[in-house]
Amino acid sequence: MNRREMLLTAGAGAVALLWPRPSLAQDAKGFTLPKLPYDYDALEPVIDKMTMTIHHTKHHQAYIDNLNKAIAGNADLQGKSIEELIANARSINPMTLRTAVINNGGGHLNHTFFWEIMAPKGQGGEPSAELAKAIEAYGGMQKLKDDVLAAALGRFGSGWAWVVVGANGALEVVSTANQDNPITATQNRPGRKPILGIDVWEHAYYLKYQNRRADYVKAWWNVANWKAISENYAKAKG
Ligand code: MN3
Repeated sequence: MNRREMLLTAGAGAVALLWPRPSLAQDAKGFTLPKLPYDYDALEPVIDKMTMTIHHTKHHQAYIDNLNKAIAGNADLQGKSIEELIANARSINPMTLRTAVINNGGGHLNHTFFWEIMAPKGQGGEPSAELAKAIEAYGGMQKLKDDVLAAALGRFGSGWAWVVVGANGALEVVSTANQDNPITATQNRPGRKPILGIDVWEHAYYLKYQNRRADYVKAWWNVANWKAISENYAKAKG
């Protein structure tokens, strides 16, 4: 077993992988941009083709390029999955490297996740029976959507609105700044597992919605991929 295989093996056991997909692993060149699971215009009219194209080929690509640059030559970080890097990001030193991983690695993880929880309008299906039960326990679908909207609007500047499975196994709605991901553990709190996250950076909606973040978030549910979100829920509970 060479060093890279050892690291990969060690990495796989270190955290419960929510999204154990090949696109989130490193190869010899580091991380690479995953293909979108649909065409750039597939989410029209909710998210326009130009936004999707720039968001995927420019913004997401830039996070990956900057992440690869940041971890190049750092044997401790190479070979780890993006999820493991982000879950344990607070223990990375020095601080400049930690910040680069949280921002750019978070950008890679969050965007990969975001593409996969969307589907063309009318093709997203319905929540699984288990997830539907959890949403009922939360207070119902309308309350969930209202709280996600409030989280999105309450996030000053750039960030994300999330639905996560918290420590007690119940659904919670949270928001994070910048490219922070809820799986990152802090001193006071273990990581939480996201099942849904909406990008509320202006680059995600400005071309079509301009300053109307609320309209974008309300419309977003039309492209929610409930099959993928339900799978995330099953993995987060498992
Ligand atoms: Mn984005």
